[in-house]
Amino acid sequence: MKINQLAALITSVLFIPQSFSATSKAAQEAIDVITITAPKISNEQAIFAHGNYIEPDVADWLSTMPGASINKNGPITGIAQYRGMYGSRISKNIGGHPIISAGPNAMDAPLTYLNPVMIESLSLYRGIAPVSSGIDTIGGAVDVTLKRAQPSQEQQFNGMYHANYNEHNNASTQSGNLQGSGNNFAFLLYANQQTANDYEDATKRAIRSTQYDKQQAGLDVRYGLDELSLGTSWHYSKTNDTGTPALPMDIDYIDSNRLNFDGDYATSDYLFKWRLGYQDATHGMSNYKQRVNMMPAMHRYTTADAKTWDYKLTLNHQQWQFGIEGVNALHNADVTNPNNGMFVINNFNDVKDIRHSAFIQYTQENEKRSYTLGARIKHNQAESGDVFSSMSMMNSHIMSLQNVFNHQDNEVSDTTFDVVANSQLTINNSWKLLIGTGIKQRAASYQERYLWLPMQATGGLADGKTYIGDINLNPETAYQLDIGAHYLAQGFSIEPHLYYQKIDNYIQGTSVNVSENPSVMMVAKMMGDNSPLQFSNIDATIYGLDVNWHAPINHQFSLNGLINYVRGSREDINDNLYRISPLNAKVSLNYASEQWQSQLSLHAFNEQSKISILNNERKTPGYVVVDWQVSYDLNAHLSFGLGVTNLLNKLYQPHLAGLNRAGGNDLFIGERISAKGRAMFISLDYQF
Ligand SMILES: [Cu+2]
Repeated sequence: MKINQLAALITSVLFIPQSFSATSKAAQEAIDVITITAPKISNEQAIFAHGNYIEPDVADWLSTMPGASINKNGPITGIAQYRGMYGSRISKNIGGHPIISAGPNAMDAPLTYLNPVMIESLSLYRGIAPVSSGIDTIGGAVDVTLKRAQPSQEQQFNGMYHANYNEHNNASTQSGNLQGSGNNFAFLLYANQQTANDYEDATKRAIRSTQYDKQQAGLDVRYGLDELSLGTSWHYSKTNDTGTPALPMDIDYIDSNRLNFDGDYATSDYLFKWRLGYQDATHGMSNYKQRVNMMPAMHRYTTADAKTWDYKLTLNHQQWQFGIEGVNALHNADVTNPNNGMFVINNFNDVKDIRHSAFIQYTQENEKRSYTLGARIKHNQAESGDVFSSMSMMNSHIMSLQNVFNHQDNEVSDTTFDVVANSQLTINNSWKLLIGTGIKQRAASYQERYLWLPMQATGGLADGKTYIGDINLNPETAYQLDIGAHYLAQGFSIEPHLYYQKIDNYIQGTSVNVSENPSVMMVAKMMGDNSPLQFSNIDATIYGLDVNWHAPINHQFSLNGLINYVRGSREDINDNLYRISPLNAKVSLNYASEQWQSQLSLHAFNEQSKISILNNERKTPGYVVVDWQVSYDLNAHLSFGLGVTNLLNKLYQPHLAGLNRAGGNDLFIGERISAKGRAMFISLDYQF
C-alpha cells in the first residue's frame, strides 16, 4: 500500500453503508452511515470530509460530518453534539463498549479516551440511529472501531510512527503502534503522548487553562481460526494538568484502565458476537492549581471515580439480529478544600446507574428498496447512597437538603423502549429517497437525578448555573422523523436531510420554585447563583437541515462541503434550547496527485441569536475560518506534512466553546472563550 493512501492528514468519509461483517452486511443496507476512516483511502472512494492526526481531540473530527459539532469545554474535552442533542443523549460505542465518564462534568467525555493512532474508523449514523447502535440513542450514535490485532497463519510484522509539532503553543504528539502475527495469533501494541502549553488568540491574548498533557497505551491480543476469533485488550489512559476553561475546575489528573474480552463465532448461517468490558477511572480536579483563585476559603479539590461493567451479545441469522446489552456503573465524587481539612461534600456517593436491554432488528432489501425495522426494550435502575456535607453542621438549609435526600427512597427504575424504521428507496440511477422514523426514550442521567446540593456538576453543560436534581424524573420520549435524498451523477453527489423531532419530558433546567424549595434557593445564593435551576421534564422541539456534497473538478482537484442548520425550542416557556450550534457551512478544495495532497478549507459560521435566556446564554457573532494543509509522500514508508490553522489570524469565539471561568486569564471571567490564533504545524509519518 502506498503511503499516500495511509496519509495521516487526509482521511475520508464514505456514503456507502458500512458492512461490519459478511453476515451482518444486509442488516446495514437500509441505514445511512457516515464513516471517517483513519488510515486507509482507496482511490475509488470519494473524499467527503476529513479527520486528522493533528487535532489532539478526536471529537473535533465530528466537525467534518453533516449534523455534528462539538461542545468544547477544554482543548481535549469535547462533547459530541448531533442535531442539537449532546452528552448522554448520544451513544458512543467505542470498540464495542460504552465509556462512562468518571467526572460528573464529563471532563473525561467518552471520546477523550481515544487518540487517532488507535482508531480504525469513526462513524456516525445519519438520521435516526438504528436500535442496534446503542442502548440510549435518542440523540444519535457514534461508533468507533478500534484497530485490533489481525491473526494470520504466516508471520507478519508491521508498525507505524507519527509525530507532529505545532509552534503556536508548543503542542506535540508522538504515537506509534506495532503489530505482529503468526500461527493464528496476533498482538497490537500502541502508545501515544500529547502535550501543549496554553494557546493565544488572534490578538495574542493568552488563554489560560488550555494546556494539556495526555498519555495512552494499550495492548490487543487475538486468536483467530476458521469460524472462531477470541480477543482481549487493555487500554490505559492518563491525563495530567489539563485545562477546561469553560468549567469551574481544571483537570488535575485522570487515570484509567479498561479491560475487554470479546469473541466472534461465525458459521454459514449464524454470526454470534460477545463483548465484556470493565473500566476503572479515577479523576482529580481543582479550581486553584492551574487558574488563579485568590480566595483560599473557596479553593476546591474534587476526587471522582467510576467503575463500569458492560456486556453485549448479538446473534445474526439471515435478516435478523438479536442482542442483549447492558452497563452497570458506580459513581463517587467528593469535594474538599485543601486549606480546610474539615471541609467535605459528598457530591455523589455510591451512585449506581444500571441499564439492561434487549433488541431485535430485521432488514429486508431488494434492488428497489431496503428497510430496517428494530425495537429495543430497556430496564433502567438507579440508586444513591446517603450523602453528607460538613457544612450541614453550620447551615440549617444544607442540613435540611441532606436530611430530605437521605430520608427519601433513592432507588428508582424505569422501563423504556425504542422503535425505529429506516428505509431507502431507489428512484432511478441518480436518485435515492431515505426516510426514517422512530420513537426513542432515555432515562435520566445520575447527575439529573442525584445532584442534591445546588452545584455545577451537570455533565459538562458549562452554563455557569447551579443545578439541583430530581430523583423522580420521567424518561424523555422523542418522536423523530428524518427525510433525505441522495443524488449521484458523474461523480457529483449531494445528500440533503430534513429532520424534525418532538420530545416529551425533555430533561432540562427550569427555575427553582422559591416557595417549594426555600433551602435550595438559600444554598444557591450562598454559592453565588440567585437563580438556580432544577432538572425538570419539559417539552421541546428540534428541527433542521443538513447537507453534504462532493464535486470532482478534474483528476487532481475536487470540492466538497457541508451545510448544517438546527433549531431547538422549549415548549414550556418562550425560550430556546441551550448551546445549539449556529448555522454553518464548510467548503474544501482538495488536491491529490501521486505524491502530493493538499486541502484548503473554509468554514463559515452564522451568528447565533437563538439563545437560551434561562441558561444565561449570550449571542455570538458570525465568522469565517480558513485552514490549509499539505502532505508529501517521499516513498512508501515516509511522509511529511505541513499546515496552518486559522490562516487569516481571525479573532473569533465559537458559540459552543462556552464562557471563560478561569481566573488569571487575559479574558475576563464570563467572557466568551476565543479560539486559537494562526498556528502552524509540521508532521511526520513513518510506516513499515
Ligand atoms: Cu472533572
